[in-house]
Amino acid sequence: MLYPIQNRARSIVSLDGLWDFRFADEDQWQSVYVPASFNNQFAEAKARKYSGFVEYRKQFILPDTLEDSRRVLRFGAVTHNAKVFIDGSLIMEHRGGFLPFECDVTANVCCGVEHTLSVMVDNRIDNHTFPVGNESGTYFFGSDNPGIPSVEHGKLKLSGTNLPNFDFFNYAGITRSVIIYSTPLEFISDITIVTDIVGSDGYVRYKVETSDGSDNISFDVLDRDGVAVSSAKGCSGNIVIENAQLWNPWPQDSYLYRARVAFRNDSYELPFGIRTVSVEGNRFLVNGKPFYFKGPGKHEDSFIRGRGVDVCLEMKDINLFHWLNANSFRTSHYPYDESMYQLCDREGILIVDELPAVGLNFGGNKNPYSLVTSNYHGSLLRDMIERDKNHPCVVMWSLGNEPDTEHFPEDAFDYWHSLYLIAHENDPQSRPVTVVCCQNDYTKDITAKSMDVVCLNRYYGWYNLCGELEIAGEALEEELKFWEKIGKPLILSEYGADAIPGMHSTVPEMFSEEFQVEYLKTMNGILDKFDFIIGEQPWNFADFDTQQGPMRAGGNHKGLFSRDRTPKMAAYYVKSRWSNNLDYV
Ligand code: BDP
Repeated sequence: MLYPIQNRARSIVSLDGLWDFRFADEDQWQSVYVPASFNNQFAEAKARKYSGFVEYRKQFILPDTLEDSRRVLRFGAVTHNAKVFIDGSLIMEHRGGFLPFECDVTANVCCGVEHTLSVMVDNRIDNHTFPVGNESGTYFFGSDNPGIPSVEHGKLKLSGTNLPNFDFFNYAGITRSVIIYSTPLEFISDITIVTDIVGSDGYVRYKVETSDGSDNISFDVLDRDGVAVSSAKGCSGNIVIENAQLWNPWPQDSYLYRARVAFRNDSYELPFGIRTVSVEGNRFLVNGKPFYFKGPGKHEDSFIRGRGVDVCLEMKDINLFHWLNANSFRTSHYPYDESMYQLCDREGILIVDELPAVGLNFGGNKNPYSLVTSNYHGSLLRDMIERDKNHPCVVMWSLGNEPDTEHFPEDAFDYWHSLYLIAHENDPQSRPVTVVCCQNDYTKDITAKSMDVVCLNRYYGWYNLCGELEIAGEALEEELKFWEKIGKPLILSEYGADAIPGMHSTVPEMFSEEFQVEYLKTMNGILDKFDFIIGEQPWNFADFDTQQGPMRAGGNHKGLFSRDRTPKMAAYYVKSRWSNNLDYV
């Protein structure tokens, strides 16, 4: 899937801005801003608690100049499900809240005429959605309402309320940009680029798809200054770039070339990097050199926009990554807006790209694999790979976060292994694949070890052995000795402690900033004892919003930064630790 661009052959009309909005159970229209989650834009509780359909509506007119072009309506993401209408006629439906979808509307949308675009958005989550909602009347970290017999016997139901089986607020709405883009009627429909390095030369294998399958293509590679360094003809081919500049992780140069593709009246420019990634033994290699992942897990989350795209905030966050001496992160727990990947391509920050398959875990009470289908999961995986396959910053796919791999080990293996194969089959670069594992009885897990890289989320000293850091460190060490024998590289993909910003204590007890520092120091000290550890990803970069509940005082406070990006003590500690190049030289 090509990201929409504007050039001499293509244009973009933005439909972002103010839209009409109403809850499906009301007649009253109000104003709402797009792109953004709707939940924080209103003063009333309803927008935070609502579960069901909301309706968005906007009038627009396309300029006459697009009359002879192909016109495509595109949504960056609508959370979670969408039905799209033009002038009252249904033109497309989409399932899943974090990937783009589009539709050729050349026949539906005339130029110079006013049209009405409306979108019915469903924010409900349940056992069959990604992320997974809880249908039993409980939410992540919520109690089962013991001691309220009327709830237990089903007389009082928490219906009409969102019950996430995950630890982030269920933000929803039209969260990413809405555009109509134009292309010539005969157009370039896809480009795939795979690179290799031999000696000092770069090899670029490309494939271009066009609307009519024709071969009439020119493919030029431009360097950073816009100078053509190589070129080819035809819909696929191999190009050699002598003495190539490599795309290297920050703080080295992440050099981007540009492919300029021309087909009849259409043209497209795609930035790409020459780099390789692979797993060899217990090493993760970037351009043939061992790479160590340093960087906290993230969320798309901010005060007013919720999960709405905010490119300025992305810029600030990546600059804070540089300040921290971090080199990578995981898009926990869903694919992010494309703007983040474009930024990370430029800035040399490596991404582990994650699907929204979070919450497939009912603590052994239910078998999640009897509820969800790997077909839907597989189609999301194909769509994510299709969207992100050309980004040099994307170095690994994460199939999901913290599924149950302990209570139903064979079912878990079958489910995740089929997805593992889909990822390798569909990614032209065949990047390494992982699934991020929950704290569990790891001796029963047969899934994690079947992945290319083992990724573990561990909260020794926080959710168990609470506050007992010495013994928590011993428990982590004991577990890592188990994984060391498996012979695969391992990333500690989450570990962390909540710290309420500004809460201090001479005795480092839980929730103080001092404790958060001690916690990270203890766990890092254990990581340093093992050679097969290839990365540390403290949870989380910044505090973030969650469902209200007894474990969350104004959200999750495991951030190195507060939600407004003020550093906590832990940020200074981590910055200092990561200034020592643990890796890649
Ligand atoms: C892990 C989840 C993450 C949570 C974190 C926590 O992967 O989404 O926010 O724990 O509890 O279970 O802070």
